[in-house]
Amino acid sequence: MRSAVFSRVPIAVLALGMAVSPASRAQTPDSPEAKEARLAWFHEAKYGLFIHWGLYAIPAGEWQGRRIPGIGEWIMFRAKIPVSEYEQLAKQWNPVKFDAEAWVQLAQDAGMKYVVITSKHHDGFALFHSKVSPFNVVDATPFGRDILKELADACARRGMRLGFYYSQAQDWHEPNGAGNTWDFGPDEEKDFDEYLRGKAEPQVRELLTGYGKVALVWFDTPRLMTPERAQGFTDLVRSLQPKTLIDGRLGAAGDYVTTGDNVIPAEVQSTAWEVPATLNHTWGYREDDQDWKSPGDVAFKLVDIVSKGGNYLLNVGPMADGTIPQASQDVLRTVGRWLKANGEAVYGAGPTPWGDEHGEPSSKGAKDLRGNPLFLAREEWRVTTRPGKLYFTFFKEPRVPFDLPPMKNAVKRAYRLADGHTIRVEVEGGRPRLLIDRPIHDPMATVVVVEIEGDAVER
Ligand code: H79
Repeated sequence: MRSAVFSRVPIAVLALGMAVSPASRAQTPDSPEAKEARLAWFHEAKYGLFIHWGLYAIPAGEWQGRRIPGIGEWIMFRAKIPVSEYEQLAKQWNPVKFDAEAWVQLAQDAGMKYVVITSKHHDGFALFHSKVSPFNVVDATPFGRDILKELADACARRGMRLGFYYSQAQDWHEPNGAGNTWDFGPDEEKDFDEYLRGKAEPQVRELLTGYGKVALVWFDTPRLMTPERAQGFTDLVRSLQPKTLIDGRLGAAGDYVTTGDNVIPAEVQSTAWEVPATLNHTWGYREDDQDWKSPGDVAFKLVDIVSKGGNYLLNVGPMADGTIPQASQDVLRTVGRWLKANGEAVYGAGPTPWGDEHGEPSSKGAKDLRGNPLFLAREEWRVTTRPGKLYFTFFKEPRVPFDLPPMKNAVKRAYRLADGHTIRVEVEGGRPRLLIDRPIHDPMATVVVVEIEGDAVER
């Protein structure tokens, strides 16, 4: 059978295939080597700023005097606003306080290493000057400025990586886009490929050709995406900017795994991953949601995520005037100050060699609200790593002395990361333990560096 198949292939093609294939595959964007090379900056970066901004910032959670529950950027869907009405918002779009430099400055102050902004969310409105659809910030608004261009320029000037969120499947503005059934009827009856060819693909092409180097494209909610349709986007991205990362929600394997919104896995994950997360309970600005996570919570989540091998993409929802809510800025800057002194435990740091500290599944067979086995998380401390170094981050005062988890490596010395203060180490029954000063130095999070013999922990 085999030889019969082979015999129909011209010899010249076979020879060419054998001569070219192994070498060239290493350079194709789909090879594991190329993917790892693309991911190098991502693994180093760990912490990024997500920005959800669009026309939904104007109603800010309220439509015709009614409070519309749910995430703010879904207001068009939840209130079933007809396209003809929603479009009118564009005429009010005049965010005179928008300052791209200030936004990038915030990301830098926060210690974030990349920025991802909604170039077009499900509502179909483009924050850039698209020639494909006039429903964009330059052609449809009195503001008339290309927001992505200004942000891309500011990022380039400041050495900040910039990625674009693009809603490839849902587009409530288009008759053939997914999601808008109140104007256009059921999705099954739409010519979805017409929408992909007519708007989504050409807009992604615009994003990858008109705005400089694009760090990543963040696709979302892959409804109606078949492997073939997803491949079209993958090919487009790879052909235009082969180093650009693709997230995990295209509808095909991207370069990394995207977890559920606000979902932090319980344990270490071996492939690259990122958790998209909110700072309150919405992505797009809602006036009634001022319930911000505390700096301590954000710092914990960041270190928790890094100790599990992931990245934290944390969102802000700017207001209609172009400013980012002050309260969210304050939280980010507080964590940023902590990172200035403690970033070595985060940027480019590896995951824990242990994992017991993350917690354990309930031994009593308890289930969570979704019926999944309940995981009882522990939140006292986390550990991240570099060759020869362990970074123990304490969020609560540990029992002192603090027994290090089991390892064969000897400890050379230990010190506080923020100020270099020596932490005494004693060995009891062959097991090293830390005599941590009490109360812990920084009640939010105190990092103790433990230098060990050898590069990695041997258990
Ligand atoms: O961009 C952000 C969200 O808008 C987007 N992903 C993040 C990054 C997202 N798309 N879908 N979802 C999140 C899930 C949305 C679920 C809900 Fe609803 C929207 C719950 C309430 C409004 C749809 C409409 C399901 C129930 C009602």
